[in-house]
Amino acid sequence: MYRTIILCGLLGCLMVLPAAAQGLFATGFEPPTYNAGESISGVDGWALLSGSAGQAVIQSTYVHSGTQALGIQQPPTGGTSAVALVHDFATWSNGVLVVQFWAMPADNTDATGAWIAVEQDRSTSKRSALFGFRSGVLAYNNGAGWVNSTTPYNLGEWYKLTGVLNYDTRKWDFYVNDVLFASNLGFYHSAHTAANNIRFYKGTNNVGMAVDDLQIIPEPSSLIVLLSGMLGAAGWLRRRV
Ligand SMILES: [Ca+2]
Repeated sequence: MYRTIILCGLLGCLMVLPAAAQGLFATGFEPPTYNAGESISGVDGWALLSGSAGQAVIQSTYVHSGTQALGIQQPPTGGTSAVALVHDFATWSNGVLVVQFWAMPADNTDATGAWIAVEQDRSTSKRSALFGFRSGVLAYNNGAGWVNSTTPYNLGEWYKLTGVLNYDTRKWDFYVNDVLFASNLGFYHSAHTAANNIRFYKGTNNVGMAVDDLQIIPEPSSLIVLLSGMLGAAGWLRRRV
């Protein structure tokens, strides 16, 4: 009976796997979940850890797809404070995780920048990958610290930023507009053993960025490994029941 219950649980997991294959979290910031003109704070699992609610709003002025996108003080509203906006997702600790979004930078002078961090437990000392815009150039961490590249970005232009994080090797690759930009980068903090949240951040006085089409998705091969492991366990249980 006990093993039957476990087997049913595993089969239940298999049935929901197609949903997991679509991603740990994805949004285009569209209605009806998101409403233009309103703060994103408290909506659909988003939490504003610093800054004011008016600095993280759903807007329809700068949009990559659909009719709405997230504005992290873009267009400028609500003050100049630093903004930290987080969203949690199911813990990911093995295989490859892809974190991807489109962003339109609005500031090319501020050194603190506007970027994303892949974190564990919303901790600023448990980060794996960071990437985005700083001081007018595309920037990322290499495991030892921030690296400001020599590649400038254009204000008002949309960029597809992708981090491909390998939790088996603790290395990650940074892609810009689907082109490999920097590879074999180390995870930022040794204390980061698993990912379970992202953080969008912009520094004080940074004008910020618009963000659209966010996806946090396990790489297909990682899902296949997960699926085969679950099938193997199910088969083992079936033989034993
Ligand atoms: Ca959108």
